[in-house]
Amino acid sequence: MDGDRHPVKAIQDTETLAQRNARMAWWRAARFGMFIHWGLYSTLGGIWNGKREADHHSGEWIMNWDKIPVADYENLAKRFNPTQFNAEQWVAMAKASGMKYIIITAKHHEGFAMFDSKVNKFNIVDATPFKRDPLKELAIACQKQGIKLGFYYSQAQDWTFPGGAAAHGHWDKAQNGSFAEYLHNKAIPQIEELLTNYQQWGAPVEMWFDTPIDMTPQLAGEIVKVMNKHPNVIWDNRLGGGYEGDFLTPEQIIPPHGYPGQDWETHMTINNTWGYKSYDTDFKSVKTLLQDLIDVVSLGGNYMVNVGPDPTGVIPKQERDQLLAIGRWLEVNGDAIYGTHEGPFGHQPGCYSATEKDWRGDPLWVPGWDWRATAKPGKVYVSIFEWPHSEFSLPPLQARVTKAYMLADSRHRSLNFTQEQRSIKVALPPKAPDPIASVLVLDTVAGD
Ligand code: JFZ
Repeated sequence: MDGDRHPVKAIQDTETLAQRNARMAWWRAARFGMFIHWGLYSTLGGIWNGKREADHHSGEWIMNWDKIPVADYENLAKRFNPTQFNAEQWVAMAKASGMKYIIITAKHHEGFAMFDSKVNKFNIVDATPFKRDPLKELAIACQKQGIKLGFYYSQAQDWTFPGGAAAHGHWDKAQNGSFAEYLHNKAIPQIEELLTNYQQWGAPVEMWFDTPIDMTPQLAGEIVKVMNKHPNVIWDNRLGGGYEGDFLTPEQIIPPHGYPGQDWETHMTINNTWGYKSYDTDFKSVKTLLQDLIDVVSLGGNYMVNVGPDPTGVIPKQERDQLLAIGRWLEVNGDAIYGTHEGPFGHQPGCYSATEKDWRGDPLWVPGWDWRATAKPGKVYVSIFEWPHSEFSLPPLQARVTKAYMLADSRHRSLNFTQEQRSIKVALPPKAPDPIASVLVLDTVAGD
């Protein structure tokens, strides 16, 4: 990273590789996290003035889509009373789903602080009948249950504070003002609050910035000065001003080749929205979510799945059910995920068949592989999605395989295999241990 371009050097510009590896260690081992989008927009559930937002409009953007006047939007706080919120339960649910960290929206583009802020009154403690600080309650619960907690903070967009940036431009006179003053009077002091007020409970371990509209190197540098006082806090690549942060953030996609040599995290909605929409029931299947997790980790990334709690403070049941099913798989097969990195076989994309046609007569898409591999020293984990009808064979491996077994077999009974120059062949059991992904483990030693 070229620190000379920045008026203020960031931790990434000055640390050694060993320091960086130490700083990123927990994040790289975690591999699976929970994103939570929760704010005043959740009270609307995607409906304003009786009109439903379009399916491709995300719930947390409703103020911007519908150009809701600032005063009307601020009024929503008066009826935000999520009495069903239970931090212990949320964290327990994330943990039972096999997630190792949680990133929650401390302030989204709407400008509403979901925490006790002395800087600005438009926050959950001062402006709602609820009067509690969910971030504090989550920090306490996370510390107790051994889950890491980080905060999403919309540093640039703020649709209710004068001068805050707004995608597609301002729509209310109340939004007029200076962007620099907004940063000095709200964003930067609130980021400082977030970085200091929860430290006694070990939070935050990460800051997740977003949509750096209007952010200049100078202004971003002022935020970096604050971050530099907390050098162990990891941050994403969306601060702006030319800062690259600690990890890349492919959104809603799995990059086909990952980003070799870089840290990255795919974040994904569980239906089609980040913030709660009462009528969006288009939930991804357990199969999709689990195979996506394995796919991401096989490419060397982290996977963060979003949930959108409702205005009463409840994470929708289907979201919970899907994630808990992944947790049950990880209970058995977690060794294939946690602390692993990309597999040794490289990536082979799928292709359109030259001969096979689909029902329309178009070339049929043939997936490259029906399995994905992850690895750590001495182990290769092959998660098999399609149980083969005949012999299972893998590309060649430099390392020498000493044993092959199914992870789901608690006795780790050896499977017959052959390793040759051109391939490894394994005699799998006749039936797949898991209907979605069955993990074959290869124990390895350095080859000659
Ligand atoms: C942003 C937010 O605007 C959105 O509300 C949500 O919080 C999401 C996680 O992040 O949306 C983006 C940001 C970046 C891209 C797409 C949507 N992008 O780079 O493609």
